[in-house]
Amino acid sequence: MKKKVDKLLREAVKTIEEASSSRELDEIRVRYLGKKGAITDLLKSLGTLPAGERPAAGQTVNLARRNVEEALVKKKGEISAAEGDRRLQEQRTDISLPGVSFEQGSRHPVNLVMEEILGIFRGMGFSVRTGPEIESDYYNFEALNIPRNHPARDMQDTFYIDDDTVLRTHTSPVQIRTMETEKPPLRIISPGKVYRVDYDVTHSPMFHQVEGFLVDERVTFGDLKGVLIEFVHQFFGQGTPVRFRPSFFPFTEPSAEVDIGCVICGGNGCRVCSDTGWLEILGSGMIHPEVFRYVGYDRERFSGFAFGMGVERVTMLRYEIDDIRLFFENDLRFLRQF
Ligand code: 2NL
Repeated sequence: MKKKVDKLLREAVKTIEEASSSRELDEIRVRYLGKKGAITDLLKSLGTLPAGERPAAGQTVNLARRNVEEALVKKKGEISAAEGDRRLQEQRTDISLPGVSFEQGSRHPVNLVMEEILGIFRGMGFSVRTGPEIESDYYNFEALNIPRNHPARDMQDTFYIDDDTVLRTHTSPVQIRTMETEKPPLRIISPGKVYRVDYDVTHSPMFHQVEGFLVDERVTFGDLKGVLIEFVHQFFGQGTPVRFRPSFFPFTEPSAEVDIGCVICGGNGCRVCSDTGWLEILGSGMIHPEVFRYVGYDRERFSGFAFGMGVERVTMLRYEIDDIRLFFENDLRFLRQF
């Protein structure tokens, strides 16, 4: 009996040692310890032994069973560790592979400059108002004292949708709408897209404008100069030369265009300033009494000034960009520089 058990035990331990998977190990367990397993059979057969031999034989078989169980547990630990290692190895992520990179976007230069301009005027107490890009003839022209036969109404300059509807050619209609619904004192700044039939190196059929106005009692041309000089000095630098040059707009009287010392040649004369040493950056003037009449303001009591500038134009001067079309091509080599 003892010999038989020892042989069975050696054989079992050897097979367990040689097992290479948990499934194989399971089969081995069934083969020896299962209901019809070899060791189980031995335990069952104890009853057939003479009573005197039973305790010793029982001890031998039980010891063998415990040894097989221990060997199984030990091997099982080894195998699952090995299987775990193999799984990790197979599912291993190569963290040295370059990842999928995302392009970081950035603000468009026109948008950056627009925000900067609005920030300067907000700092001087102006509030932002916006309005529709499709406008009626009344708000775009008539209320601004632009008569029926004025060249600005020409089919060549304005995109007409129908006889009475246009793509706004400036953001002045927003100013008119604001004056209609709000009462002075007012300090308003209106940014937005505007449209004109025009296309070359310095003109785009769609461009951005910032217009502003201030209305109160006793507003003078001196107030206009003070606000616009402060703007120029904040935007182009404190030492920038500024001059006011007489001009004409139907909606302001008197009118003035504002020039700064040429940012390219410093006033010596070059191609950009056409050898004048000066660059025009905005138009301005005292709001025409006729505009006040249209919006129902008392022209005896109130006065005010207004101004307008092209955002692409001042962006081109600020960054020395010589072709307006660069703003609208969306070439990342250009846009990434801002
Ligand atoms: C320019 C000139 C200007 C205004 C815009 C304005 C608006 C109202 C009344 C009077 Cl509601 N004026 N706006 C005034 C002077 C000039 O723009 O060169 N823009 C690009």
